[in-house]
Amino acid sequence: MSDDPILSKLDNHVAIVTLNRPKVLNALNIELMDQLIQALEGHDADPNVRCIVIHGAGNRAFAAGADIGDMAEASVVDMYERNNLARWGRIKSVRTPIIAAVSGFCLGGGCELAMLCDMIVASETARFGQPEINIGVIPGAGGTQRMTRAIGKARAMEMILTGRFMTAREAFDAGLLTRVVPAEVYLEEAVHLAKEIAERPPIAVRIAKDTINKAFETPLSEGIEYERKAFYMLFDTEDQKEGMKAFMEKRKPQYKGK
Ligand code: DAK
Repeated sequence: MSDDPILSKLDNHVAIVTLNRPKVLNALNIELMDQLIQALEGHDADPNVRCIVIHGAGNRAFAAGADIGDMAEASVVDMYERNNLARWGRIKSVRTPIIAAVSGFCLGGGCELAMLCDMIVASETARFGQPEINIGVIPGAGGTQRMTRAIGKARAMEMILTGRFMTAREAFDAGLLTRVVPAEVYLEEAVHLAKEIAERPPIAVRIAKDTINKAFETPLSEGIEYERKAFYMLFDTEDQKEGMKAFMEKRKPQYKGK
């Protein structure tokens, strides 16, 4: 297998991206993050790609966090100059839906990356946590915010203040995950879900993702207004005409992403 920290392949309309540093549980160093962004932006610009799946090589981890070796001796200025948050912002800007397929450890920056994705399909072996408190810091890529929104204040407080890991079942019950599946099929299930999404009209899918994400940024009335405009806009796509015509004609629609 290649030594590149990011591997990428296409399965029809689905791009499968692998975090590939299994010896260090896919810890997210700068090189990996830069290649990840490059891969995601490349897939986002490719009209053939309709959904992306990210998983970790080796099955022991999705990612055990940012690379601690990169940060251990860093100063405030070093951290500021690295401008890592801008990297995370670029992942958030990807319009194609992204599914995190998680097996094993999903910790710190790894958990933040999974939460930045649009859905999480987890193996029964997965463990989720924000253990930064145990190394003298707190989550720095959205963990305190996204985990709190996903599982609520009471549970987020416990997770982040103690650094405890949650099992996949616990994370599912708390609302962090889309699905929990047996370890042997977690990637297959994530790709299957991605293929289901890839069969839907691509522009409507991207606009639905964008509109759902608005729910985290706006008051309800503004979000509903945003949704209504997005809904109207879709009436200018060929896929809307095709979808409704196919329904009337009782046949399967053929979507073109136009
Ligand atoms: N960084 C570097 N190496 C790591 C690592 C990490 N996060 N996690 C594991 N490794 C390495 C280990 O050092 C070990 O390497 P060798 O000793 O074999 O060379 C190898 O992976 C296997 O790990 P272990 O031997 O420790 O395996 P165990 O099964 O015993 O333990 C573990 C697994 C996951 C419980 C343990 O490795 C662990 O506690 N890892 C650290 C987890 C952690 O603290 N993660 C949070 C890191 S801080 C930001 C963006 C992001 C972040 C911050 C800011 N900005 C945008 C500003 C994120 C910060 C973090 O994620």
